[in-house]
Amino acid sequence: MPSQDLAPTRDDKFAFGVWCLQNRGRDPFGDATRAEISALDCIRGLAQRNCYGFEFHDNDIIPFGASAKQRDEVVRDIQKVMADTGIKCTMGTTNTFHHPVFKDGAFTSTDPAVRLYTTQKVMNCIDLAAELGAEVFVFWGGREGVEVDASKDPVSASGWLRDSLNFLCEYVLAQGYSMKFSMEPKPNEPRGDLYLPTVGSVLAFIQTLRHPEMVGINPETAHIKMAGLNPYHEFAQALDAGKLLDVHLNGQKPLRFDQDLTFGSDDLKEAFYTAKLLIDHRYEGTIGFDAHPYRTESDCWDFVDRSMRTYKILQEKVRRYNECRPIQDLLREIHGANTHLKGFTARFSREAAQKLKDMSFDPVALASRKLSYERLDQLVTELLLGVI
Ligand code: GCO
Ligand code: MN
Repeated sequence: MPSQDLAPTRDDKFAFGVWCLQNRGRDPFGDATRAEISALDCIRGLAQRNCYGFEFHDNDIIPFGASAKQRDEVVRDIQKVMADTGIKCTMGTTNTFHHPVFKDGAFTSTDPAVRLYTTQKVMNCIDLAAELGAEVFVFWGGREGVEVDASKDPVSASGWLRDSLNFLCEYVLAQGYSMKFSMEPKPNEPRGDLYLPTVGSVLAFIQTLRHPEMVGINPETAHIKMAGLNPYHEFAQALDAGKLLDVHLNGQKPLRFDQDLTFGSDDLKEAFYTAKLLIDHRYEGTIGFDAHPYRTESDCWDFVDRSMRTYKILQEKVRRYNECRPIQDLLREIHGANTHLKGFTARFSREAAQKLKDMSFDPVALASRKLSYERLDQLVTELLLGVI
């Protein structure tokens, strides 16, 4: 049994999307299987479970087309729950995908009026997020893509998106909000192809913005696996670039429709490496979960509890991994080759270049090194299975 208590604490910084808890099990082939739950009940339920925060889309908490009075009432009610329970609003985002107006893109619609309508909706949501104290604001471009490539030029579409994000960065600065933007890549669904499908594409795009320092990435396990890529590596790339602002943990069988499975339910080893990355590199953002309960569930709470519990168990497994003698001895052996050459290329000089040209290597001898990865992987397997 893990030595630490598995009950979540606020220090764990767990957060859930309100929309995950509100998910009623509808899919393209079938209707809802569970009752509606209000945003306030979602937030209260999370607070009762010592969850640190909640994330929201504007229309998870305020119905589309609500009056200003209705909006202010919702904000007041949520602020009251936050004050009563201590739960935080950790992230806000705009629903720019549900209404038919977004059917051919929001920021990347060919119609400038739709692009401006989107920008206006996002500005309103930024105000809302600021009022609730969110410091991260996510952009997930659910409709930013195409089915018919003849319909728009992807370079023009990038330009429209860039202009809008530049405008919105300036809006945040003008309002004096302490808020960063975070872009969430996804390869497809609901569009046939979505723009900015991977972490690498978002990283490159951010550098073309007027305020790259205000924009980071919110990678999601499922979106990465839909592209057939490795979440551990994708999260790592965002982290290495100093851009990992927040995360969406969940599960997904590779190369399928967006399954939004519970974190750790599909691939425990991969979930372990993701947790290990965040822990080893002292990631300071929230541990956000973006998944839904199985359609067969009658409410969301087992899903919520197990997501946090799995992460805490994996946290403990990471601690054990870092202290496990056989694993650490093996890693020392693996990383112990030719240590006198470490860091040689960290700084260039003509002398260093010449020195490198003059070095002699024996590729056959280098290739003959034993790398006990079968043993290493088995040790990890046994650690996860609780054998060591
Ligand atoms: C998805 C998205 C959504 C959220 C997004 C916004 O289903 O693909 O991840 O769940 O709208 O994460 O933050
Ligand atoms: Mn997500």
